[in-house]
Order: sequence, then structure tokens, then C-alpha cells
Amino acid sequence: MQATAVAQPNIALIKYWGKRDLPRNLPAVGSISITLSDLYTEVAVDLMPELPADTLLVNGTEAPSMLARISACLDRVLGAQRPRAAVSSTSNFPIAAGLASSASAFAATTVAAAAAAKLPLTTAELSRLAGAASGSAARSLFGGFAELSNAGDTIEVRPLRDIESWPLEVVVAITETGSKSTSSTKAMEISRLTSPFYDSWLQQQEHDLDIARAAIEQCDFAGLANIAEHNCLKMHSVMWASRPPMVYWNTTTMRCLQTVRRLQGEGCNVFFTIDAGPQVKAVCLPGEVERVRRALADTAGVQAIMTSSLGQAARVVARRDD
Ligand code: 2P0
Repeated sequence: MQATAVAQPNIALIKYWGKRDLPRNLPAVGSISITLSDLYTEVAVDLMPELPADTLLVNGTEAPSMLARISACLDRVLGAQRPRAAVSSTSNFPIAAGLASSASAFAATTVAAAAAAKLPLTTAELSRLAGAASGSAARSLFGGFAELSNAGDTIEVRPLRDIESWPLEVVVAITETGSKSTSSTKAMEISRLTSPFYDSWLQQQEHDLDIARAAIEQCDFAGLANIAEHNCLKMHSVMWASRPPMVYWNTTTMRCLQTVRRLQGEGCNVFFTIDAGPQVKAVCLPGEVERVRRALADTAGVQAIMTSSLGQAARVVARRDD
């Protein structure tokens, strides 16, 4: 039995950084994200009882270092007595580089595994299973704007707004394609244990979520821009003040921020956000994409540009019974 699923990465506008329950992967703060349409991960899960062990191909190459996390994800979806699986994952963007590849990879793996085994799971159940593998993956089970809650004993995501009713665009400036040195899971724990700003980060998050939710409801671009940039810089301040410090930015990251500031000064409706990596995501209104794309492409050190509209929820694209 085999199934293939596609999921898109999502970009947090109000960030998830910190866990309140490590074994269950429950987030310490709520977060709000947008799912992207033009970046994707496609995962095929082939359940093969005759296989002695799971196998994993990432972009056509064996990836033993990522296998344990994928196997644990399959165990959660299918149970520990499941057949072994051949898993193959393909992404059209750099992985493990701060572009939310774990979100799209674990969302697609969860959906493909459930479909291969014909499990009739709801979106909420699939989202919980994906979120247990990687917190941000829970949000990729939804299209458009989604909020991951930090309340309750389970991982809960709810859609806030669909993609047609406020069609924002995202321009991604890739400043470095190598993998990051510290995984998000580890980095979040370092922040929790050592950052002097961690407690105030937790305390202020509800306020930031309230403002962002209201801005999204009212299609208030300036309001969303203001709180999203503030929340992003606050998360990076938590990281920078951790011990050891975690500075994911490079010189080009900073130059891209200056480009966005210049565009804003010229009246362009754009704002930046940066995740656990050096890439800069510029969120803008549809009419501004070409201007933002050109300005970031002309910024010294930018290696590549990707543009994207808001995307759909993770979904099954093929199924086969052997
Ligand atoms: C986010 N990030 O909200 C934040 C912003 C990175 C910075 O979620 O440990 O890979 O697997 O639950 O989801 C990246 O963390 O972490 C992340 P785990 P995940 O998008």
C-alpha cells in the first residue's frame, strides 16, 4: 500500500519558540502562520511488510540522519506494530535552512502514512500527529492563516482566514543554502534554559497574538506588519541572549532587512520576518510583489529569490493498493 502527499511549508508571523512539554511537543506559546503555495514537499510512503527496516530518500539520496525522526512519526500515525516503510521525500527549496522544511516534510509524511494505511483520520487528528513530530507541521495541515494554540493538553490548530479573502504574497530571499548548525528543537531548549528574556517572551505572546488576530480579521496590513516584525525581532533577541548565543543571521540577512526598511520608507506595503535560519521572508500586498522581488534580488549577497502566494492544506495526491 502506497500513498503520496504534498504539503507546503508555513511561515510564522507570530512565532512558536519554546516548549512547555518536551515529550509531547506542546508549545510554550501560541503562534500564527501563513502557508505558502509555491514551496512544497512531496512525500511517498510505501508500506512494505517484507522490508527489514524503514528506508528514507531525501531528494533522491539516502538520509540516515533524518530516519529516526521519520520512523517515530510513522510509529505515531500507524502504531508501533506497523509494517516497515520506504519513504521518499522531495522538496523544491533548501531543507533545514530556516525555510520550514520540517513543517512541510512532517505534514506530508503524516498525511501520506495515514492514507497508505487507509486510516480515516480527521484534519484535527492529522494535525496533532504532525505537530507531535514537529510543532510547526501542525499548521501545514491548514491552508492560509492558521493559529497553533498553547492551551490544553493536545496540539490544536484552527484556521483564521482562507487564502482567497486576503491574498498576501511572500518573497523569500535566500541568503545561504547550507544546513543550520543547531536544530530548532535543541535551540528552543537552550533558550528556555538560559535566555534572560525567555520569561518576558512567554508573558508578552498573548498580547502579540491578540493584535495579529485582529489585524488579520480586519485585513489591516500595517497593523500586521508592525506586530509581526516586533515579534520576530523579539524571538531573535531571545536567541541572541541565550548561552551559547544563537545567531542565525548573516550579513546578507541584515542587508535584506535594510532593503525592506527602504521600501517601507518609499511607501511599499511590505514587512519582513525571519525564522531559525538566515533567510528573509518579505510579506507584501499582491501589487507589490515585483517591486519587492527586484529590490531583494538586487541586494548584495542574495543567492536566490522565491516568490509565493498563500497555499492550501496538506493533501493526498496519489494512492495505490498493491
Ligand atoms: C515557527 N520555528 O513558528 C518557529 C519560528 C522557527 C522559528 O517552528 O522542535 O521545526 O520540531 O517542534 O517546528 C521551527 O521549529 O520545531 C519553528 P520542533 P519546529 O515557525
